[in-house]
Amino acid sequence: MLIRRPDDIRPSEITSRCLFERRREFLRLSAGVALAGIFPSAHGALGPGRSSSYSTSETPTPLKHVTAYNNYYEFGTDKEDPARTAHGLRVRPWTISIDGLVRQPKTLGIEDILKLAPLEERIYRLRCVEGWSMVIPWLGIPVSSLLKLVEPLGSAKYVEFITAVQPETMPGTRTRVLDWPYTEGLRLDEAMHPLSIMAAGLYGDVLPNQNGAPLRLVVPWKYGFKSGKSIVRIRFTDKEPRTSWVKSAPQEYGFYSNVNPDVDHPRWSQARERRIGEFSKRTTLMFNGYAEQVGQLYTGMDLRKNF
Ligand SMILES: Nc1nc2c(c(=O)[nH]1)N[C@H]1C(S)=C(S)[C@@H](COP(=O)(O)O)O[C@H]1N2
Ligand SMILES: [Mo]
Repeated sequence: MLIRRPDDIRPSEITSRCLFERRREFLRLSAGVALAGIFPSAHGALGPGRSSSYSTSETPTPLKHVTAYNNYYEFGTDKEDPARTAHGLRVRPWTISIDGLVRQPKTLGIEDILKLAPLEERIYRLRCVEGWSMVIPWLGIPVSSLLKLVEPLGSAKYVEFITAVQPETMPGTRTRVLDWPYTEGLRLDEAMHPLSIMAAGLYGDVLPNQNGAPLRLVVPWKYGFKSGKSIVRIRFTDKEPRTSWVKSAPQEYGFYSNVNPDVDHPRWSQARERRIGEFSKRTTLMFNGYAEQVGQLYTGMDLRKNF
């Protein structure tokens, strides 16, 4: 058998090697999750386990839908585009800079970020503003574990999440469908809420590129577009950040974008949703079913005006 020099290695092999390395690292990091018995028995040969108290007991959407029906406009605007084109995304080396109104700005490598807190499984509903939903078993760490590191100043009231732009690997960023980079934002207390996570995996494995590898935000009580993929920078500010969707269509999208069946999108109702893989529609729940956990964040706020 021929022994090939490294420069004979085809790019496709490099990609699969990189995935192999990432998967090995990931399994090492998530070993604690398995031992703690957090994996539900539904998807893993790890025996009966306990779900995080933040998880829903609803049946997760099949993996094939979670990874083949995506919104990731950097890779195209059709639902099937990201699964087809996101394999080229470069996810190593990867750093996230955390700066703005903080005492200790930092740039951290993804390997170190994944060690900040034990990876935890969270089975969350995801409701897209377009009227469909899924149930996804994420693996991640609380956003708070990342934000605490930099010692936010008292003047910091909001956090902006800035996502990757790789024109060579992201065909969509060579068009002007959105003003790149895709940015999102949360109020600081929303970002610090225990339901807010940075996901590094799903279905017990590393995050597929089309779902926002290597690290993406997940805020389950807000419309899906608030959960930015492939985060590269987090910035603390004293003013409400202008987010990509608010810039692109301010009459249709607001900063808060909490899931709310009573506030319709100007072009369609938000009262119901189609769970991907199911036939009939179901009722959309206030705060996507997380009202008990997050309702108090909005006491005294007019949720019709602050949509
Ligand atoms: N960078 C980036 N993040 C993004 C998007 C995007 O186009 N670019 N789409 C958002 C939308 S509209 C939704 S519904 C979710 C979809 O996440 P999923 O494909 O993992 O289900 O990602 C969000 N995050
Ligand atoms: Mo969405």
